[in-house]
Amino acid sequence: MLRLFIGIGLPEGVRDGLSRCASGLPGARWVAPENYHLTLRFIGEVDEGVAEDVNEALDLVVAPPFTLTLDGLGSFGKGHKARALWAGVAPSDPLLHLQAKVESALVRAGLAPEERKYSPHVTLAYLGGETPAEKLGRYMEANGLLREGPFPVDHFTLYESVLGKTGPTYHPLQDYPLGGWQP
Ligand code: 3AM
Repeated sequence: MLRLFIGIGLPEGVRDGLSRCASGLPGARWVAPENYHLTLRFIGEVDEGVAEDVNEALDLVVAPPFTLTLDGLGSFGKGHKARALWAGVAPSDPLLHLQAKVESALVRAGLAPEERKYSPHVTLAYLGGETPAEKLGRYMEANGLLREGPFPVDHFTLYESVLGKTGPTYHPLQDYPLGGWQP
């Protein structure tokens, strides 16, 4: 079985910029900079036959390249209930267009449609409940002006997520170019 997701990798300069925010928050499990990514769609565990169907469907996705800007910080859950800290993505119609194309390609490949609304973000840290709300508030204030980019997005990627003792690592399996149909 393969645990898969589809995402957009970030240029080294952007990863470096984000990693400068990755300290000063007690209880945070920081994502390693090489693992920073913007998820387009989580797939989960599938067998190799389904993975090949997914690959073939993604090969047929046609969407234009675009630029993205990361802007500000947010969290899933608030205060002491915060579970993930993330960098936000400045509103981008081309990103939503690509995400919709990827979603319909996966449904064509036989996967169940995603029920949850797409919420673009780059996870910076997971919080296990030990971070005091006041420290999180201060961290957000100190780092809330985070801005990276604009940077070009000319492909998206199928990743394998390998669960390990120190957290998941993400391995690119296949890149799919943006910018028109290529034989
Ligand atoms: O983009 P981020 O880092 O927020 O949390 C996982 C990570 O999200 C998420 O998929 C991305 C790559 O692993 N993920 C993990 N398990 C998930 C699940 N069961 C999930 N998303 C939805 N459902």
